[in-house]
Parts: sequence; C-alpha cells; structure tokens
Amino acid sequence: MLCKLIGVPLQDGAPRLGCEMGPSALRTAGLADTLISLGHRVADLGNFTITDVPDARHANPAIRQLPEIVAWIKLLQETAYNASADGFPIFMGGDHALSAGTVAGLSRRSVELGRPLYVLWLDAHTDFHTLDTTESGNLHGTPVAYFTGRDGFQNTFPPLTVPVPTSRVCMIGIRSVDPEEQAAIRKTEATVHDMRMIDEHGVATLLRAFLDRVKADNGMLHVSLDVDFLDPSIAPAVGTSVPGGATFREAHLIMEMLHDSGLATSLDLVELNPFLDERGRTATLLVDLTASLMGRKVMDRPTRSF
Ligand code: 6HN
Ligand code: MN
Ligand code: MN
Ligand code: MN
Repeated sequence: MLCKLIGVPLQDGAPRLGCEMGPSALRTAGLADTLISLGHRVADLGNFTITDVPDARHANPAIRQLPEIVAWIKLLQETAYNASADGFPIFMGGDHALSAGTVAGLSRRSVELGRPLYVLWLDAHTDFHTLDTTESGNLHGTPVAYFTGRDGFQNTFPPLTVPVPTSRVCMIGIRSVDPEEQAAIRKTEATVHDMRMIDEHGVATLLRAFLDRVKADNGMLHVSLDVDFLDPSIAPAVGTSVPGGATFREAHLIMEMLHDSGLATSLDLVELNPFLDERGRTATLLVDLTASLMGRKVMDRPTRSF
C-alpha cells in the first residue's frame, strides 16, 4: 500500500496553541519508518499551508478564526480529493477542524468512484455544532455538522460537492456533548455510541455492526481519530481531554479489526498537542495505533478454533 503522509499544521480551530506541532511530533515518533517496516511504501507530501485568507464573516460573535478555517477547508478539500486518487492518505493534524476539509474532499472522490463514503468518528465529542450554535466559537467543534450538510454553513464555509448522509456516520467514544448538539444529532440517523455503549457491549460488537454495513455497500471508509477519544491517562497530549475514555486495548482492537476488514481507505490523526505531551508518549501511541490499522499484529489469527 502507498501511504501518503499529509501534514496539516492547523490550530485555528482549537482554543489552545500547540496542535500546529502535531505533524512534526508524528514524524519524530517514527510514523514513516513504522509504515515501511510493515511493508508499505510511504510518500511524505510535507506540510500544507494556507496562502490567501478570504474575507469571511458570521453573525455569531463567539466564532474564532473564521477566515483562516475557511481557507484551510478549501485547501484540504482539494488536497484530500487529489491524494485519494491512489494510495492511503493519512492526514496528520492539526486540530479537528481539518476534517471539514478532508471529509468533503473524500466525499467528492467517492462520488467519482461510485462508492459511498462512510465515516468512523472516534472522539469524546460529536463535533456537531453549526456556526450559529457554537458557544465556544472553536470551529473544531463543527466538522461533522458541516460535512453532513447540516444547515448553518451556507455562504460561509465552502459549498460541498455532496454531503455525507448522517446514516453513514458512526461515532464511538462519545462522552461530552453540548445540549444543542445533543438535540440536533438525535434527529439524525447518525450512529452515536457513547462510552456507556462501549461499557455494556464492548467495542468489537459495536464496530462489527458498522463494518458489516460498509462492506455490504462496497463503501469507502474514512477513520477520524481525535486524541481525546483515548483516556487521558494514556494520551495526555490534548487540549480537550475528558475522563473516562477508550483504553489502550479498546483503541488497538478497533484498529486491528479495521485492518482485518480491509475497508479503511483514509485516516485523520487529529488534536495531538505535543506541548502537552509527556516525553512523546501520546505521539508514540498514535503511531502504534496507526501501525495496528496498517497491519501490525502480535500473532497471526488462528484459523482453527481455540
Ligand atoms: N473536538 N463541544 C465543545 C465545543 O467547544 O464546541 C468541544 C469541542 C471539541 C472539539 O473534539 O475536536
Ligand atoms: Mn473532535
Ligand atoms: Mn474531541
Ligand atoms: Mn460547545
């Protein structure tokens, strides 16, 4: 497999500075060599950056860095569309606002290929605010609402080639949802598995049901991994940590099952804030999770029963 590493040093969507260093930390933690050791080819396309910042405004005074985010979405839509022509794009964030661009570009690609795009959203948060409903004004809280075509982005964010229907979005790890997001997402067909669902059923059951749907539909599958999906005790390098997150094994199991399914076609690694890390352990964990997604395993699976 040709893995394309795409650096997205974006931090305008998050309240704290530092995500801009994410791509460097992932490179330093050995992402490229790890993928090569698994037999993949790697093309590091470097870090992308915005040049022209448009004149963008919105009536909600809380919104921060709107023109910059609009510029990033435009750039990343185009970048994701182009990069997904062949190979497996890995978007190294950068804050989660980047997924507004990556998913929009991948959705355009999926229409061309005639394969529906599915999104696995691994996050403590639903990121389902619109420009009208966000109270923090941090636009990393909005990408899912945008790429699923929720009202409230017209004439501000770039138009979508085609929205991803909420029925093709599966969220796992949710444990912090603002009231307005809660009310809005309830009315959609998105699958929202909060931490209690993991506690009661286990990640394997939840994920298998989603993967079966993707497979039956010959879908493309984009995986968006927010560091705060993970429990803060194993992944401290994030500005929006919430207690009670996924464990080390739950996270690896998801990646291992994704690998076995052969369904994943692209990946976001987002919200890594290296300034908050402890001796690179969060960056290293993200590299190891990517390795599980791309085929690292301890043992071959037994073919006989045990
Ligand atoms: N993330 N709902 C909160 C807000 O500020 O709108 C948190 C957003 C977190 C964003 O997970 O990428
Ligand atoms: Mn997020
Ligand atoms: Mn989050
Ligand atoms: Mn909020």
